[in-house]
Amino acid sequence: MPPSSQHSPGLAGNESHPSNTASDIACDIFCEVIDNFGDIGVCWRLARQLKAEHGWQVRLFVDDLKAFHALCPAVDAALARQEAEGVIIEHWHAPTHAGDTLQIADVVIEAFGCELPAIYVTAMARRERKPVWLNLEYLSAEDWVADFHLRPSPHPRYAINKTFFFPGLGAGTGGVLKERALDTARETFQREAWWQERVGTAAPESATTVISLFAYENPAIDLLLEQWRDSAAPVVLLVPEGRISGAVARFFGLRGFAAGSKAQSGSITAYALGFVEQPLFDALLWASDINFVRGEDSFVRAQWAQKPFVWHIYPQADDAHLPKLDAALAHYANGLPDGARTSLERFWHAWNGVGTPDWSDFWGYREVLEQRAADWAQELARIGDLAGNLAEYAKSQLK
Ligand code: TRH
Repeated sequence: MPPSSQHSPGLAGNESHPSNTASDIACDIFCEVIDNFGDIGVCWRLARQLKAEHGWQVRLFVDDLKAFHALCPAVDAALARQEAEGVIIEHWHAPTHAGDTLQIADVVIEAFGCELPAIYVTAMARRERKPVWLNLEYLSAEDWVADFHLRPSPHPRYAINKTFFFPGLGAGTGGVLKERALDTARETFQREAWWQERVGTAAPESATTVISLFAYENPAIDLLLEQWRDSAAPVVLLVPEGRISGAVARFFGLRGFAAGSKAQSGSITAYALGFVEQPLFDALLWASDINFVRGEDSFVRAQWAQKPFVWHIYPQADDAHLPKLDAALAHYANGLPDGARTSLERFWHAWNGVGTPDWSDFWGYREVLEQRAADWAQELARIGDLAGNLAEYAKSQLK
Protein backbone atom coordinates (compact mmCIF):
# COMPACT_ATOMS: atom_id res chain seq x y z
CA MET A 1 0.00 0.00 0.00
CA PRO A 2 1.51 3.37 -0.97
CA PRO A 3 1.61 5.88 1.86
CA SER A 4 -1.37 8.17 1.87
CA SER A 5 -0.72 11.74 0.91
CA GLN A 6 -2.45 15.03 0.43
CA HIS A 7 -3.11 16.18 -3.07
CA SER A 8 -2.73 19.80 -2.15
CA PRO A 9 0.68 20.99 -3.24
CA GLY A 10 3.50 20.75 -0.80
CA LEU A 11 1.80 18.73 1.94
CA ALA A 12 2.82 15.17 2.64
CA GLY A 13 -0.02 12.84 3.61
CA ASN A 14 1.14 11.71 7.01
CA GLU A 15 2.45 15.07 7.97
CA SER A 16 0.47 16.56 10.76
CA HIS A 17 -0.10 20.26 10.65
CA PRO A 18 -1.73 22.38 13.30
CA SER A 19 -4.29 24.27 11.25
CA ASN A 20 -5.55 24.52 7.70
CA THR A 21 -5.96 27.75 5.88
CA ALA A 22 -8.64 27.75 3.22
CA SER A 23 -6.22 27.36 0.34
CA ASP A 24 -4.50 24.27 1.66
CA ILE A 25 -7.65 22.28 2.36
CA ALA A 26 -7.78 19.41 -0.08
CA CYS A 27 -11.18 17.91 -0.76
CA ASP A 28 -12.13 14.80 -2.67
CA ILE A 29 -15.73 14.34 -3.78
CA PHE A 30 -16.88 10.93 -5.01
CA CYS A 31 -19.96 10.87 -7.22
CA GLU A 32 -21.74 7.90 -8.68
CA VAL A 33 -24.28 8.85 -11.31
CA ILE A 34 -27.39 6.76 -10.68
CA ASP A 35 -29.41 8.34 -13.48
CA ASN A 36 -30.28 11.68 -15.03
CA PHE A 37 -28.33 14.77 -13.99
CA GLY A 38 -29.05 15.36 -10.31
CA ASP A 39 -26.17 13.40 -8.76
CA ILE A 40 -23.49 15.06 -10.84
CA GLY A 41 -25.49 18.30 -10.89
CA VAL A 42 -25.25 18.66 -7.12
CA CYS A 43 -21.63 17.45 -6.91
CA TRP A 44 -20.42 19.73 -9.69
CA ARG A 45 -22.13 22.74 -8.17
CA LEU A 46 -20.65 21.94 -4.75
CA ALA A 47 -17.17 21.33 -6.20
CA ARG A 48 -17.19 24.66 -8.03
CA GLN A 49 -18.35 26.50 -4.96
CA LEU A 50 -15.78 24.94 -2.62
CA LYS A 51 -13.10 25.91 -5.10
CA ALA A 52 -14.30 29.38 -6.07
CA GLU A 53 -15.76 30.62 -2.79
CA HIS A 54 -13.67 28.76 -0.21
CA GLY A 55 -10.38 28.35 -2.05
CA TRP A 56 -10.26 24.58 -1.51
CA GLN A 57 -8.25 22.27 -3.76
CA VAL A 58 -11.05 20.09 -5.09
CA ARG A 59 -10.86 16.79 -6.89
CA LEU A 60 -14.09 15.30 -8.21
CA PHE A 61 -14.35 11.58 -8.97
CA VAL A 62 -17.23 10.85 -11.34
CA ASP A 63 -18.13 7.50 -12.86
CA ASP A 64 -20.17 8.91 -15.79
CA LEU A 65 -18.46 11.66 -17.73
CA LYS A 66 -21.15 11.74 -20.43
CA ALA A 67 -23.74 13.06 -17.99
CA PHE A 68 -21.09 15.46 -16.71
CA HIS A 69 -20.32 16.65 -20.26
CA ALA A 70 -23.97 17.69 -20.66
CA LEU A 71 -23.67 20.00 -17.65
CA CYS A 72 -20.16 21.16 -18.47
CA PRO A 73 -19.26 20.82 -22.18
CA ALA A 74 -15.59 21.50 -21.33
CA VAL A 75 -15.46 18.02 -19.77
CA ASP A 76 -14.08 15.50 -22.27
CA ALA A 77 -15.68 12.11 -21.63
CA ALA A 78 -12.61 10.35 -23.07
CA LEU A 79 -10.11 11.70 -20.53
CA ALA A 80 -9.07 9.90 -17.36
CA ARG A 81 -8.02 13.11 -15.64
CA GLN A 82 -8.66 16.73 -16.51
CA GLU A 83 -9.36 20.08 -14.98
CA ALA A 84 -12.37 22.35 -15.38
CA GLU A 85 -13.00 25.60 -13.54
CA GLY A 86 -10.06 24.85 -11.26
CA VAL A 87 -11.49 21.49 -10.19
CA ILE A 88 -9.53 18.30 -10.93
CA ILE A 89 -11.85 15.75 -12.49
CA GLU A 90 -11.04 12.04 -12.35
CA HIS A 91 -12.98 9.51 -14.37
CA TRP A 92 -13.84 7.15 -11.54
CA HIS A 93 -13.95 3.47 -12.36
CA ALA A 94 -15.83 2.44 -9.26
CA PRO A 95 -15.50 0.44 -7.10
CA THR A 96 -11.72 -0.08 -6.87
CA HIS A 97 -10.18 2.87 -8.70
CA ALA A 98 -9.07 5.78 -6.53
CA GLY A 99 -7.08 7.88 -8.97
CA ASP A 100 -3.77 7.17 -10.65
CA THR A 101 -1.92 7.76 -7.42
CA LEU A 102 -3.52 7.28 -4.07
CA GLN A 103 -3.83 10.67 -2.44
CA ILE A 104 -6.02 11.23 0.56
CA ALA A 105 -7.66 14.59 1.04
CA ASP A 106 -8.37 16.51 4.26
CA VAL A 107 -12.09 16.44 3.54
CA VAL A 108 -13.62 13.46 1.79
CA ILE A 109 -17.19 13.72 0.56
CA GLU A 110 -19.00 10.59 -0.45
CA ALA A 111 -22.05 11.77 -2.30
CA PHE A 112 -25.40 10.09 -1.78
CA GLY A 113 -24.04 6.99 -0.07
CA CYS A 114 -21.79 5.92 -2.95
CA GLU A 115 -19.17 3.54 -1.67
CA LEU A 116 -15.59 4.76 -1.46
CA PRO A 117 -12.88 2.48 -2.86
CA ALA A 118 -11.73 0.12 -0.07
CA ILE A 119 -8.10 1.07 -0.72
CA TYR A 120 -8.98 4.72 -0.14
CA VAL A 121 -10.79 4.01 3.14
CA THR A 122 -7.86 1.97 4.41
CA ALA A 123 -5.50 4.81 3.57
CA MET A 124 -7.80 7.32 5.28
CA ALA A 125 -7.72 5.22 8.43
CA ARG A 126 -3.91 5.02 8.33
CA ARG A 127 -3.42 8.71 7.87
CA GLU A 128 -2.06 10.25 11.03
CA ARG A 129 -4.33 13.21 10.75
CA LYS A 130 -7.70 11.66 9.94
CA PRO A 131 -9.67 13.28 7.16
CA VAL A 132 -13.13 14.66 7.73
CA TRP A 133 -15.29 12.07 6.03
CA LEU A 134 -18.76 13.22 5.07
CA ASN A 135 -21.63 11.35 3.55
CA LEU A 136 -23.57 13.99 1.68
CA GLU A 137 -27.15 12.76 1.61
CA TYR A 138 -30.01 13.48 -0.75
CA LEU A 139 -32.15 16.49 0.07
CA SER A 140 -35.23 15.84 2.11
CA ALA A 141 -37.46 18.37 3.86
CA GLU A 142 -38.63 15.83 6.43
CA ASP A 143 -38.33 16.75 10.13
CA TRP A 144 -36.12 13.80 11.10
CA VAL A 145 -33.32 15.19 8.92
CA ALA A 146 -32.33 17.81 11.53
CA ASP A 147 -31.89 15.03 14.13
CA PHE A 148 -29.57 13.03 11.89
CA HIS A 149 -27.59 15.91 10.39
CA LEU A 150 -23.94 15.73 11.53
CA ARG A 151 -24.38 12.42 13.34
CA PRO A 152 -21.23 10.36 13.27
CA SER A 153 -21.18 6.75 12.19
CA PRO A 154 -18.11 4.83 13.35
CA HIS A 155 -16.45 2.57 10.79
CA PRO A 156 -16.96 -1.10 11.71
CA ARG A 157 -13.25 -1.93 11.43
CA TYR A 158 -11.21 1.25 11.50
CA ALA A 159 -10.90 4.02 14.05
CA ILE A 160 -12.51 6.58 11.79
CA ASN A 161 -15.94 8.18 11.71
CA LYS A 162 -18.12 9.03 8.78
CA THR A 163 -20.45 11.96 9.43
CA PHE A 164 -23.85 12.33 7.81
CA PHE A 165 -24.35 15.68 6.18
CA PHE A 166 -28.02 16.27 5.40
CA PRO A 167 -29.23 19.00 3.10
CA GLY A 168 -32.62 20.31 4.18
CA LEU A 169 -35.10 23.13 4.08
CA GLY A 170 -35.35 23.70 7.83
CA ALA A 171 -33.23 24.89 10.76
CA GLY A 172 -30.66 22.41 12.02
CA THR A 173 -29.98 20.91 8.59
CA GLY A 174 -27.14 21.55 6.14
CA GLY A 175 -29.37 23.77 3.97
CA VAL A 176 -29.13 23.78 0.18
CA LEU A 177 -26.53 25.07 -2.26
CA LYS A 178 -26.57 28.75 -3.13
CA GLU A 179 -23.72 30.66 -4.74
CA ARG A 180 -22.82 34.02 -3.27
CA ALA A 181 -23.37 35.80 -6.58
CA LEU A 182 -26.71 34.17 -7.38
CA ASP A 183 -29.07 36.92 -6.23
CA THR A 184 -27.09 39.62 -8.03
CA ALA A 185 -27.11 37.56 -11.22
CA ARG A 186 -30.89 37.15 -10.92
CA GLU A 187 -31.44 40.82 -10.22
CA THR A 188 -29.37 41.90 -13.22
CA PHE A 189 -30.83 39.29 -15.59
CA GLN A 190 -31.34 40.72 -19.10
CA ARG A 191 -34.76 39.32 -19.97
CA GLU A 192 -35.13 40.68 -23.49
CA ALA A 193 -31.63 39.63 -24.53
CA TRP A 194 -32.24 36.15 -23.14
CA TRP A 195 -35.41 35.70 -25.20
CA GLN A 196 -33.72 36.79 -28.37
CA GLU A 197 -30.71 34.58 -27.79
CA ARG A 198 -32.32 31.42 -26.40
CA VAL A 199 -35.74 31.40 -28.02
CA GLY A 200 -35.12 33.60 -31.04
CA THR A 201 -38.08 35.83 -30.39
CA ALA A 202 -39.03 38.91 -28.37
CA ALA A 203 -40.02 38.40 -24.73
CA PRO A 204 -43.80 37.88 -24.48
CA GLU A 205 -46.12 40.64 -23.27
CA SER A 206 -47.13 40.60 -19.61
CA ALA A 207 -50.59 39.13 -20.39
CA THR A 208 -48.87 35.90 -21.46
CA THR A 209 -48.01 33.29 -18.87
CA VAL A 210 -44.55 31.84 -19.50
CA ILE A 211 -44.12 28.30 -18.21
CA SER A 212 -40.88 26.31 -18.14
CA LEU A 213 -41.34 22.55 -18.17
CA PHE A 214 -38.51 20.33 -16.89
CA ALA A 215 -40.03 17.05 -15.78
CA TYR A 216 -39.98 13.27 -15.99
CA GLU A 217 -42.60 11.47 -18.07
CA ASN A 218 -45.87 12.44 -16.43
CA PRO A 219 -49.41 11.16 -17.07
CA ALA A 220 -50.87 14.52 -16.01
CA ILE A 221 -49.22 16.35 -18.89
CA ASP A 222 -51.93 15.66 -21.48
CA LEU A 223 -54.69 17.19 -19.38
CA LEU A 224 -52.53 20.14 -18.47
CA LEU A 225 -51.63 20.79 -22.08
CA GLU A 226 -55.35 20.76 -22.91
CA GLN A 227 -56.05 23.22 -20.11
CA TRP A 228 -53.30 25.55 -21.34
CA ARG A 229 -54.52 25.24 -24.92
CA ASP A 230 -58.05 26.15 -23.83
CA SER A 231 -57.12 28.89 -21.38
CA ALA A 232 -58.38 32.43 -21.97
CA ALA A 233 -54.91 33.96 -21.63
CA PRO A 234 -52.00 33.07 -23.89
CA VAL A 235 -49.43 30.58 -22.59
CA VAL A 236 -45.84 30.23 -23.76
CA LEU A 237 -44.28 26.90 -22.88
CA LEU A 238 -40.49 26.48 -22.76
CA VAL A 239 -39.49 22.82 -22.84
CA PRO A 240 -35.85 21.83 -22.42
CA GLU A 241 -35.24 18.72 -24.49
CA GLY A 242 -35.65 15.69 -22.26
CA ARG A 243 -37.89 13.05 -20.80
CA ILE A 244 -41.18 14.94 -21.22
CA SER A 245 -40.47 16.03 -24.81
CA GLY A 246 -42.12 12.92 -26.31
CA ALA A 247 -45.45 13.66 -24.65
CA VAL A 248 -45.34 17.29 -25.76
CA ALA A 249 -44.60 16.19 -29.33
CA ARG A 250 -47.54 13.76 -29.31
CA PHE A 251 -49.89 16.44 -28.06
CA PHE A 252 -49.01 18.65 -31.01
CA GLY A 253 -49.12 15.71 -33.44
CA LEU A 254 -45.35 15.90 -34.05
CA ARG A 255 -42.81 13.11 -34.29
CA GLY A 256 -40.44 14.82 -31.90
CA PHE A 257 -39.88 18.04 -30.06
CA ALA A 258 -36.16 18.61 -30.42
CA ALA A 259 -34.34 21.86 -29.64
CA GLY A 260 -35.39 24.59 -32.06
CA SER A 261 -38.89 23.16 -32.60
CA LYS A 262 -41.94 25.34 -32.20
CA ALA A 263 -45.59 24.28 -31.98
CA GLN A 264 -48.86 26.08 -31.54
CA SER A 265 -52.36 25.02 -30.57
CA GLY A 266 -55.18 27.22 -29.18
CA SER A 267 -53.66 29.48 -26.53
CA ILE A 268 -50.33 27.64 -26.28
CA THR A 269 -47.16 28.36 -28.16
CA ALA A 270 -44.43 25.90 -27.24
CA TYR A 271 -40.70 26.12 -27.86
CA ALA A 272 -38.21 23.30 -27.41
CA LEU A 273 -34.87 24.42 -25.98
CA GLY A 274 -31.52 22.70 -26.08
CA PHE A 275 -29.94 21.46 -22.87
CA VAL A 276 -27.56 24.18 -21.69
CA GLU A 277 -24.51 24.07 -19.43
CA GLN A 278 -25.42 24.20 -15.79
CA PRO A 279 -24.64 27.86 -15.01
CA LEU A 280 -27.05 28.90 -17.78
CA PHE A 281 -29.96 26.87 -16.43
CA ASP A 282 -31.06 29.49 -13.87
CA ALA A 283 -31.87 32.01 -16.59
CA LEU A 284 -34.64 29.76 -17.88
CA LEU A 285 -36.25 29.95 -14.43
CA TRP A 286 -35.84 33.73 -14.26
CA ALA A 287 -37.33 34.16 -17.73
CA SER A 288 -40.50 32.24 -16.82
CA ASP A 289 -43.52 33.12 -14.70
CA ILE A 290 -43.79 29.63 -13.27
CA ASN A 291 -41.34 26.74 -13.35
CA PHE A 292 -41.97 23.02 -13.43
CA VAL A 293 -38.82 21.42 -12.00
CA ARG A 294 -37.79 17.97 -10.84
CA GLY A 295 -35.31 15.85 -8.87
CA GLU A 296 -33.09 17.78 -6.50
CA ASP A 297 -30.92 20.47 -8.03
CA SER A 298 -33.51 22.15 -10.28
CA PHE A 299 -35.97 21.98 -7.35
CA VAL A 300 -33.51 24.05 -5.31
CA ARG A 301 -32.80 26.47 -8.15
CA ALA A 302 -36.53 27.10 -8.57
CA GLN A 303 -36.71 28.18 -4.94
CA TRP A 304 -33.88 30.69 -5.40
CA ALA A 305 -35.54 31.96 -8.61
CA GLN A 306 -38.33 33.40 -6.44
CA LYS A 307 -41.03 32.37 -8.89
CA PRO A 308 -43.96 30.03 -8.21
CA PHE A 309 -42.96 26.48 -9.07
CA VAL A 310 -44.27 22.93 -9.26
CA TRP A 311 -42.06 20.05 -8.21
CA HIS A 312 -41.95 16.69 -9.94
CA ILE A 313 -40.24 14.73 -7.20
CA TYR A 314 -37.97 11.80 -8.12
CA PRO A 315 -40.34 8.81 -7.91
CA GLN A 316 -39.39 6.02 -5.52
CA ALA A 317 -40.70 2.50 -4.95
CA ASP A 318 -43.82 2.17 -2.77
CA ASP A 319 -44.55 5.88 -3.12
CA ALA A 320 -41.80 6.62 -0.59
CA HIS A 321 -41.45 10.01 -2.26
CA LEU A 322 -44.94 11.21 -1.31
CA PRO A 323 -44.16 11.99 2.36
CA LYS A 324 -41.11 13.89 1.09
CA LEU A 325 -43.29 15.89 -1.24
CA ASP A 326 -45.61 16.75 1.65
CA ALA A 327 -42.66 17.66 3.88
CA ALA A 328 -41.47 20.15 1.25
CA LEU A 329 -45.00 21.52 0.93
CA ALA A 330 -45.19 21.98 4.69
CA HIS A 331 -42.28 24.43 4.46
CA TYR A 332 -43.09 26.06 1.16
CA ALA A 333 -46.85 26.46 1.66
CA ASN A 334 -46.50 27.61 5.25
CA GLY A 335 -48.15 30.99 5.74
CA LEU A 336 -50.23 30.87 2.57
CA PRO A 337 -53.94 31.66 3.01
CA ASP A 338 -56.02 28.47 3.21
CA GLY A 339 -57.42 28.59 -0.34
CA ALA A 340 -54.03 29.10 -1.97
CA ARG A 341 -52.41 26.51 0.23
CA THR A 342 -55.00 23.86 -0.59
CA SER A 343 -54.80 24.66 -4.28
CA LEU A 344 -50.99 24.46 -4.29
CA GLU A 345 -51.04 21.14 -2.45
CA ARG A 346 -53.67 19.74 -4.81
CA PHE A 347 -51.72 20.85 -7.87
CA TRP A 348 -48.37 19.47 -6.66
CA HIS A 349 -50.08 16.19 -5.73
CA ALA A 350 -51.74 15.96 -9.14
CA TRP A 351 -48.39 16.58 -10.86
CA ASN A 352 -47.04 13.66 -8.83
CA GLY A 353 -49.75 11.18 -9.70
CA VAL A 354 -52.31 11.88 -6.97
CA GLY A 355 -55.44 13.57 -8.32
CA THR A 356 -56.13 15.72 -11.37
CA PRO A 357 -54.54 19.09 -12.10
CA ASP A 358 -56.75 22.16 -12.28
CA TRP A 359 -54.68 24.93 -13.84
CA SER A 360 -57.18 27.76 -13.64
CA ASP A 361 -57.89 27.12 -9.97
CA PHE A 362 -54.18 26.98 -9.19
CA TRP A 363 -53.09 29.94 -11.29
CA GLY A 364 -55.94 31.99 -9.87
CA TYR A 365 -53.69 32.31 -6.82
CA ARG A 366 -50.78 33.63 -8.88
CA GLU A 367 -50.26 36.80 -6.86
CA VAL A 368 -50.12 35.14 -3.45
CA LEU A 369 -47.92 32.40 -4.85
CA GLU A 370 -45.51 35.00 -6.20
CA GLN A 371 -45.35 36.73 -2.83
CA ARG A 372 -44.82 33.42 -1.07
CA ALA A 373 -42.01 32.47 -3.48
CA ALA A 374 -40.15 35.67 -2.58
CA ASP A 375 -40.75 35.27 1.17
CA TRP A 376 -39.75 31.61 1.11
CA ALA A 377 -36.40 32.38 -0.53
CA GLN A 378 -35.65 34.79 2.34
CA GLU A 379 -36.60 32.14 4.92
CA LEU A 380 -34.53 29.47 3.24
CA ALA A 381 -31.50 31.75 3.01
CA ARG A 382 -31.47 32.02 6.80
CA ILE A 383 -30.22 28.42 7.10
CA GLY A 384 -27.08 29.42 5.22
CA ASP A 385 -25.87 27.79 2.05
CA LEU A 386 -24.82 24.16 2.01
CA ALA A 387 -21.26 24.70 0.76
CA GLY A 388 -20.65 27.34 3.43
CA ASN A 389 -22.19 25.18 6.16
CA LEU A 390 -20.16 22.18 5.04
CA ALA A 391 -16.91 24.15 4.85
CA GLU A 392 -17.48 25.61 8.30
CA TYR A 393 -18.16 22.22 9.82
CA ALA A 394 -15.17 20.60 8.10
CA LYS A 395 -12.84 23.37 9.26
CA SER A 396 -14.10 23.01 12.83
CA GLN A 397 -13.14 19.32 12.67
CA LEU A 398 -9.73 19.95 11.10
CA LYS A 399 -8.56 22.29 13.85
O1 TRH B 1 -31.91 15.14 -13.58
P1 TRH B 1 -32.67 14.97 -12.33
O2 TRH B 1 -33.91 14.23 -12.42
O3 TRH B 1 -31.72 14.33 -11.31
C1 TRH B 1 -31.88 13.50 -10.23
C2 TRH B 1 -31.42 12.13 -10.55
O4 TRH B 1 -32.51 11.42 -11.08
C3 TRH B 1 -30.89 11.52 -9.33
O5 TRH B 1 -30.56 10.16 -9.50
C4 TRH B 1 -31.86 11.68 -8.23
O6 TRH B 1 -31.33 11.14 -7.13
C5 TRH B 1 -32.11 13.14 -8.02
O7 TRH B 1 -32.64 13.68 -9.20
C6 TRH B 1 -33.02 13.41 -6.88
O8 TRH B 1 -33.05 16.41 -11.71
P2 TRH B 1 -32.16 17.54 -11.04
O9 TRH B 1 -31.68 17.12 -9.69
O10 TRH B 1 -32.94 18.77 -11.09
O11 TRH B 1 -30.89 17.71 -11.97
C7 TRH B 1 -30.96 18.30 -13.22
C8 TRH B 1 -29.70 19.10 -13.45
O12 TRH B 1 -29.62 19.46 -14.81
C9 TRH B 1 -29.66 20.39 -12.65
O13 TRH B 1 -28.35 20.59 -12.15
C10 TRH B 1 -29.94 21.46 -13.68
C11 TRH B 1 -29.32 20.84 -14.89
N1 TRH B 1 -29.75 21.36 -16.20
C12 TRH B 1 -28.80 22.00 -16.99
O14 TRH B 1 -27.64 22.17 -16.57
N2 TRH B 1 -29.16 22.44 -18.22
C13 TRH B 1 -30.42 22.31 -18.71
O15 TRH B 1 -30.70 22.75 -19.83
C14 TRH B 1 -31.38 21.66 -17.88
C15 TRH B 1 -32.79 21.50 -18.36
C16 TRH B 1 -31.01 21.19 -16.64
